[in-house]
Amino acid sequence: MTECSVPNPYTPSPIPADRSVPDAEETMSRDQIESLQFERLNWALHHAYENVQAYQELFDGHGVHPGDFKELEDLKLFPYTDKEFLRKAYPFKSFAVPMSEIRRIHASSGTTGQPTVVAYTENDLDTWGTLVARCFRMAGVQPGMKVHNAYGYGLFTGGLGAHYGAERLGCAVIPMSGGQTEKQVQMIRDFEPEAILSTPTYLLTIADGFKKMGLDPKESSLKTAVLGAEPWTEEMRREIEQTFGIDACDIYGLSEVMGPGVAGESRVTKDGSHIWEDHFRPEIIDPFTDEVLETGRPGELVFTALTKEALPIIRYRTHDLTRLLPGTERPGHRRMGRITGRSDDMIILRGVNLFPSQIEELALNIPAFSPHFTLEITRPNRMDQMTVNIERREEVTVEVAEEGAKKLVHEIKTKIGSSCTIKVCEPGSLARSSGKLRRVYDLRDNG
Ligand code: DLL
Repeated sequence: MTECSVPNPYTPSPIPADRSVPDAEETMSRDQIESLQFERLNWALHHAYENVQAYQELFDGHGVHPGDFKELEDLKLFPYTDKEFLRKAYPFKSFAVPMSEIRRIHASSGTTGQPTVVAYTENDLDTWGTLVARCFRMAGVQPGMKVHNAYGYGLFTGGLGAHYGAERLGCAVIPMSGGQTEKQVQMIRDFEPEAILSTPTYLLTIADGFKKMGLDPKESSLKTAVLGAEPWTEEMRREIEQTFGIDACDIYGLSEVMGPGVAGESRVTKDGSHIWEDHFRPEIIDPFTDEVLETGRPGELVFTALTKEALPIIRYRTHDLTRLLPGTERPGHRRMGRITGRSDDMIILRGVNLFPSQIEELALNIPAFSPHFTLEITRPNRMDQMTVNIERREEVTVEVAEEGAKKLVHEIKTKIGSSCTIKVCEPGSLARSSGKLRRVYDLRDNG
């Protein structure tokens, strides 16, 4: 194993004989978690500094050394990192172990510029499996269940990350991947899985697939859905739960920090995802001043990975906007509120900031509308203009939907402060996702 002046205090534990019960670190008290965090952080900072040149240069440039870390609070002495920091190390310069110790490489799609490359050692993969299994168990998935995995397989961390987590929990995984909606419906009908893993918007596409084939999604074998990889609201949860007659829980994660399974939600409390703080130390910062905010205040989520060997992650800025809340089902681990948006997804419309999730919330409270919508931003005559293209529900007439549109314009004006135009679309006419859905089309550069 790679040299480090501080011995690594963490080694993954074997799979427990009874996979249906929480593991020891999952149920630790807050004090126990914090002392574990201190010990692991000390190693993580040394490991990053001593084995990745980019971290050494970053820390040196900031005038800080891993030896300065004397208590948990000292984490804030260390500089932030971001996607750009990892991109500069493309493809493998951010790895802290030799290639002979790497067992898997993933990469983020990266719509612009270079993709971000992430890697895992055997221990990292083990930890990943354990944490994803925790999330699924908390969400109500049990050993022995059949699990239909509709997250995309490939370089994206969703498919394989979810796959190995479900296997580790002791489930029979159906590695369906995203797309081929008719086939998805057929597999669910014939194989009768109890659980499904998907993005929330793709699960809606699958629901459409059921209806197209003359089937009622409520009659399916599904009992539980574990959904993530994109923002979704409580209104969307209600929609999905009612459509399928299931429980739907959140799973959160990002490739740079691990992949899916950084945090997961309990089916009992459905009150936001618990962050697995035995492996990740979260912080919330003000995205403009970079100041660390106390628990409860909204801001940008920042993560430090405590046990990762292949790709050290120190104070990584996610751009995800949320807040930290005390743990409930797992009191030692804090929860995160729903992600309201990403700081780089924020739409600034004539000076007003808004996120697609706010529109989702308002639209789904109007019975005429389905959850299928897109936002189109243009700038005719140098004035920002937003058009909400939204499908009416099948059972609602065009006239009723037009009434709903007036209501939605009013709601958006009074609750968000933006004027907009609503275009009522025919059911099934807007593009569907087979993974992460793109909601915003900002055409302002083109006038
Ligand atoms: O999307 C990992 C993942 C796969 C999570 C499957 C959950 C399920 P990336 O492609 O690197 O990784 O994208 C990470 O997706 O920073 C958030 O903006 C967003 N995201 C992920 N999960 C959630 C969630 C995977 N539950 C980025 N709620 C993150 C809201 C989410 N946003």
